[in-house]
Amino acid sequence: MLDGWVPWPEPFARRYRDAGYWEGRPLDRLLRDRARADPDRTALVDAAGDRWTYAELDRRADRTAAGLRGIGIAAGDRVIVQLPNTDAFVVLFFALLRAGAVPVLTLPAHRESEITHVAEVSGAVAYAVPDVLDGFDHRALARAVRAAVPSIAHVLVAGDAAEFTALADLDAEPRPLPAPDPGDVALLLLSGGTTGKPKLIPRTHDDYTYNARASAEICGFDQDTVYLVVLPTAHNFALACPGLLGTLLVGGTVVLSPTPSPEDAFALIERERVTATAVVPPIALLWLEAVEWEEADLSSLALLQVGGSRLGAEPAARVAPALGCTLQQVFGMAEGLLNYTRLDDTADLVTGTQGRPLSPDDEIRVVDEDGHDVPPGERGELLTRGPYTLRGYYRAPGHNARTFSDDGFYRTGDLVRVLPSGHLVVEGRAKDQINRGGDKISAEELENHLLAHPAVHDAAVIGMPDATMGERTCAYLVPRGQQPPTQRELAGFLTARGVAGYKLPDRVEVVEVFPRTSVGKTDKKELGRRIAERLRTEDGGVN
Ligand code: OOB
Repeated sequence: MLDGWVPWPEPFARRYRDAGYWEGRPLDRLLRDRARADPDRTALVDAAGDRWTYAELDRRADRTAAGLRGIGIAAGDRVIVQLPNTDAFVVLFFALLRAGAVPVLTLPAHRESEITHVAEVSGAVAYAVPDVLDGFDHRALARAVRAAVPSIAHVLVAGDAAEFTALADLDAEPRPLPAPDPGDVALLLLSGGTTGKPKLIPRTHDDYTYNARASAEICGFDQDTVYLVVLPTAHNFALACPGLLGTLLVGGTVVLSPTPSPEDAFALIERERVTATAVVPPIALLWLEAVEWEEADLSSLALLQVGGSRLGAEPAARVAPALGCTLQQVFGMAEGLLNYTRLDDTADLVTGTQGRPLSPDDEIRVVDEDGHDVPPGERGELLTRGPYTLRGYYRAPGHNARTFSDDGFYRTGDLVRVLPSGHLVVEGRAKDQINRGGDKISAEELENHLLAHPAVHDAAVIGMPDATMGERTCAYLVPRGQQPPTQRELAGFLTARGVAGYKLPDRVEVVEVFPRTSVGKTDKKELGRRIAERLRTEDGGVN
């Protein structure tokens, strides 16, 4: 067993096994089983139109697993994966599982600050990157990460490997490898984060297979499903809700889009007759506009899942008529709990709620600030535990003590209301995080970076309302000295510190002092009111 994670207490584990949620199968088996049942069906198609059958994908995963073992990657080793939506991701993901190694999934947008931290916490032995992506050389990033974290013995590169190991060269005759314990950790996901540094989320073979299987079931996925991966494959939503894994599990076809742009995605929907996909609200809004001018035939699309941040009721109502498909709202989290509107829900529930829990054994509590349950229908913080929700972050005992109740409920930091139907409405947030169109930014993490700037005395990062993104990031600063830094200068400073681009402040406000709460803390609510007011006057009172 991997150390440093928190398993479910045995009575819960037994219950989840007895109920049939946990089947006792390693996660990679979903590919193996389909390859045996239907070897010649198309499993994967990339943007260039290259195609792999289930048998071919299965074989490549086996050969790569043998190659990984050949360079010394052993069972239980952690391997950071930072690959875009390409076949290399899919092959490496299954190959790592088969080698008994634990993929640590990061986003292509992450940079030195995030990756170094993840490498340190996970004790990763290898790091897989593309050569160059969107003009950024990931091999240079890998050099920096390796210099900082000596545990990384291998850099694996998709494409031109320079001095490193090419993923394509990890190719050896398959050999029998011991199956992992299905109760053990299969992969580590990255949390959106509310603290100074991102946290790692352990997901087991049993829990993640259930996550994908039960999701595929309620979304009606089957062999005829053609699922388009639009969001980064490394994100839980696109990976397993039902996503790539749920589609492969039922024998459907996965199509990989390099970007979420209407140009790329619509062309692939038309070419591959895509039936389902998942996006965040800003992309849904963009697509709703793009159908007006893009010529592509989207008639095959039957289901559009939208989640990651709150989708307004007005755009929600436009999805079905404009795109000619069913909308499904998804309120989920890498930590586990998934809420879906159901395909047969009324239009009011689909446009006005964020769905209801996936599993009959998802336990939901809604509590006030003192931790007491609120009366039914009232708003409070959502707490949850269940068969696919973590019991603790990886190697984070101090943080876990604060984030989980004594009886194992995860404090989501989301403010919700539960309707009599069991559907949840997300009404806000109790956590210090900005949700920038689905991208999560920890205020504390960004504040720490800003405080490292010599001309910054104090920093407070808040979300400001934005019509497209839901929120954008505003950094309030108290300067040190006469020359407060400009937004541009700060962007350069943060980028040089290796901070991911989506975390750069969209706006910088310089003040002499911060408003304080009665106990003397920075009053972020007041700062939020100020920026909202300022945005209203700048808009000429239109909003
Ligand atoms: C998904 O996962 P994460 O880990 O990037 O972020 C989770 C957080 C939630 O705690 C909540 O604050 C927010 O994102 N969120 C939503 C939402 N879906 C997620 N807030 C309002 N409305 C929604 N529909 O974002 C994620 C994981 C799996 C499936 C879908 C989304």
